[in-house]
Amino acid sequence: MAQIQWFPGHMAKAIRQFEENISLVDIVFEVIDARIPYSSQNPEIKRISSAKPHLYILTKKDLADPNMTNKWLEFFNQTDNPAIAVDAKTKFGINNVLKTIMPILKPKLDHEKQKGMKKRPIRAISIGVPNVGKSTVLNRLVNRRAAQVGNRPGVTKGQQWLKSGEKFELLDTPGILWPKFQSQEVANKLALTGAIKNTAYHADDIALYALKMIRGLNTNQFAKRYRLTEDDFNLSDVDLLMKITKNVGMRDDFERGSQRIIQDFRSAKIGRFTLDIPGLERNND
Ligand SMILES: Nc1nc2c(ncn2[C@@H]2O[C@H](COP(=O)(O)OP(=O)(O)OP(=O)(O)O)[C@@H](O)[C@H]2O)c(=O)[nH]1
Ligand SMILES: [Mg+2]
Repeated sequence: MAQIQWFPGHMAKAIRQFEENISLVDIVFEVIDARIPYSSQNPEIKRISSAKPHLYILTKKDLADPNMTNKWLEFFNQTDNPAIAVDAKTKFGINNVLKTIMPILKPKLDHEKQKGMKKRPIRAISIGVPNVGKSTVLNRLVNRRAAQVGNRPGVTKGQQWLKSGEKFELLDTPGILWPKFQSQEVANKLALTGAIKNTAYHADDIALYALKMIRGLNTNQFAKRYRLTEDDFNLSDVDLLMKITKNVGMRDDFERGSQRIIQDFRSAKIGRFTLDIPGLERNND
């Protein structure tokens, strides 16, 4: 399997800008993917922002395994930094952002009030890997389509402040990966969930990785979609990929078969999966 790497110049620039602007905000919204809450945490972001209050926002809750999302929330909420899960597409959970951050920021805001300073909006920066939903979350918070969003990595090209009346001043940022992935397992998960542009990996590598990870889970939905028999589950991953390609009418075009599996994973058509397990992931590094 070829090594996956994607760290273009604009990401290095985005990290520098993040370092410059971190002092301007009250809180960091670290936006992570509910399907890979460990693998979508960028160690560079942690290094730069560890001194600031943090809210973890797990997006794409609607695509993740609901039991695992609860476990992840419990896991994060035992740490100093709270976490919430949202479906940013339908807005579900967005109200919890303000509810969760107010107690954290209140001492600071009260202190400013006592010193006679004028009431001001809360300033936050949203940061995370590409395509995770940073801009969508901020659009929800300001209640309008202020930032461009799109279903591919690299939509937001530069930093942009979004304002909503008196309540928020929010800094949207481009998605950032890291110069070297801590493991190819992490890179595979980022590729499968759509954080890495598709020219940086081979679709069949990622489809085979998906099959390895999910074939034993939620077998009903998976088997039904690909018209698989019980016996098919004894096939190797490669033979299973061939079988699925054939069953979806693509004959022996494994490239297209692979793309179909990746798309079906991303839209949860073969089930809702969470690929990271709380507490275990660091053992994979
Ligand atoms: N199903 C689902 N899709 C979501 C959710 N949040 C965002 N999306 C979709 O994910 C895609 C990426 O959203 P963006 O907000 O552009 O992501 P971003 O992190 O700003 O991406 P970059 O600017 O490219 O780094 C869009 O197609 C959104 O509609 C969610 O909670 N659930
Ligand atoms: Mg964006």
